[in-house]
Amino acid sequence: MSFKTFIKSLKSSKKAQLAVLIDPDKFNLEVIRLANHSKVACFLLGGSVLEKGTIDSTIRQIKKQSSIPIILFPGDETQLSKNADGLFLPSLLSGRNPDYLIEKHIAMAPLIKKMNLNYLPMAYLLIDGKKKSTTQKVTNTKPLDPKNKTYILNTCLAAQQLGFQLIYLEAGSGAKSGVEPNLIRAVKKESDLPLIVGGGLNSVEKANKAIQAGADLIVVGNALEKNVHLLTELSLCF
Ligand code: 1GP
Repeated sequence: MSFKTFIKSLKSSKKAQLAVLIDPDKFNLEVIRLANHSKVACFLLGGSVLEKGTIDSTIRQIKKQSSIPIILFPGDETQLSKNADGLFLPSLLSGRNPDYLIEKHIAMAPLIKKMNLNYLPMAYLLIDGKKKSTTQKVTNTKPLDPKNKTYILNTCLAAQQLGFQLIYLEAGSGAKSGVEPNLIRAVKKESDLPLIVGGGLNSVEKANKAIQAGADLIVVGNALEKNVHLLTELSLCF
């Protein structure tokens, strides 16, 4: 499936979909093989910082095994590749670090143009998941307090008015507490944009709660690095 077809389905489908987050530093081919037989809509590829894995070689290895779309979810301009199917271009609207609001985008802009990448601008909101996340450390920003619902809803509204085309509510990889269903429900009610939810979704029960609350795409990473077979169980939610 192409990036454009996938986005069309994300915007029009009433059914939630599943994205598997692949961190090139922790790449495991078994996840890709299992994904082919599970209900995985796309792979999200990226990490806050990469130490040994590279985006290009990971894409090559995935493409040998699977035709599931690979969408870049880059931490910075070093994580782009023309061989990906598309790009979720994140702006960290929860934070107040200009690097992640505009400076990284300026560095990425000419590369995205040169690579002729299909992209969608994505409002990326880090919500406190009760554990200091890598995103928080690397971006040197504070997550939003989930109790501050009005502020979060207004951030989502502003994102829509500014032309962002996706919203990602992120509790942080390995979060102790994922984004609360109540908050997911409220954001879904306030905004028309496709809603992505991730961070700490490490069980069928948590994934189901996020789906029931209105997530259009749920992202699972960490839990599959620990137990690939969770993917088979998660597939039953879709
Ligand atoms: C992180 O939301 C994703 O960007 C996935 O989080 O690794 O906790 O599944 P987990």
